[in-house]
Amino acid sequence: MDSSTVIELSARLRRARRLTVVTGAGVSAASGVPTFRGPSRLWRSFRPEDLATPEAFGRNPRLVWEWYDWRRSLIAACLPNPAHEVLARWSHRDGFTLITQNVDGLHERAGTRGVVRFHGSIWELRCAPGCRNDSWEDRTVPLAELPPRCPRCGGLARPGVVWFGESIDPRVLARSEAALDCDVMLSVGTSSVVYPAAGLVQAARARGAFVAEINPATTDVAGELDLAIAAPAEEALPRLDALVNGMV
Ligand code: BV8
Repeated sequence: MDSSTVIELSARLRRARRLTVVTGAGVSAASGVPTFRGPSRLWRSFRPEDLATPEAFGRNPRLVWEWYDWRRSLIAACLPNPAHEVLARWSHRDGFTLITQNVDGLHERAGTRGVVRFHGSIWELRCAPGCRNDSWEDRTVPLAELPPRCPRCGGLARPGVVWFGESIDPRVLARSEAALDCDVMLSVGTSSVVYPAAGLVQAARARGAFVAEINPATTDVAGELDLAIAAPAEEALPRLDALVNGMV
């Protein structure tokens, strides 16, 4: 980890009145949650983008639920890591917004305030046919019944996540748009491949934000960055936090 880059970013973070952080699967990697493009991404030889679609659910809701039930059981056994913990502390700063693509709920479990769940939550269910029942939280692992049913109309329930081909909740988009007016936009642990989430970095930059990334690998937004720290989030964020708070 290049210390001059870390020192420069920590100085910008200390000065920032408005800080927006966008996270992806890489921030939960150290907790044991498989990433989407990493080596352990396949489930029974299915690619995530094969199962996380309304079409796949239409074809075989039981198969899709078996995948979500597997992921829920796996995530339930995971704990937030130092990257989550630093971001949870920063969420108590004024002018801080965390936008996550992760549906695992680990930011919330670390105590992060006001998380913007860009792609929903794996712990929320809603009625697939869409009866008037609102979405509900269900943390049972494994689920008692596969596929689970809507408690109000008995119809199929579906995971409260955004599938490929589905639009982002307009309220979530509005909160994310508002957070693009920031002094620093920090992208952590995302390959920046999936849109519209991957467009947030460019949009913040277009509004004058200083844009930085924490990722051991080079990503698709490399050309849009003012600064990149090629390191794991669970190492880089505690280091930055110590510098920002003058502990080193
Ligand atoms: C939509 C919830 C309107 C479900 C997810 C424009 C161009 C091209 C395509 C499109 C486009 N606009 C729309 C599309 C289509 C599509 C899309 O983007 N396709 C991609 C594949 C090209 N987008 C959509 O369908 C979106 N809806 O646009 O609606 C519309 C509809 C149709 C057509 C036009 C418009 C909805 C997308 C949301 C899908 N739902 N998740 C579930 O989880 O089950 S996406 C899911 O995949 C995640 O939420 C996340 O967003 C994405 C995975 O990305 P990452 O989180 O970044 O994870 P990844 O594994 O890729 O990378 C991990 C990174 O971490 C790596 O870079 C690695 O190096 C790094 N890393 C590893 N270890 C560490 C680390 N970093 C730090 N520390 C470490 N220790």
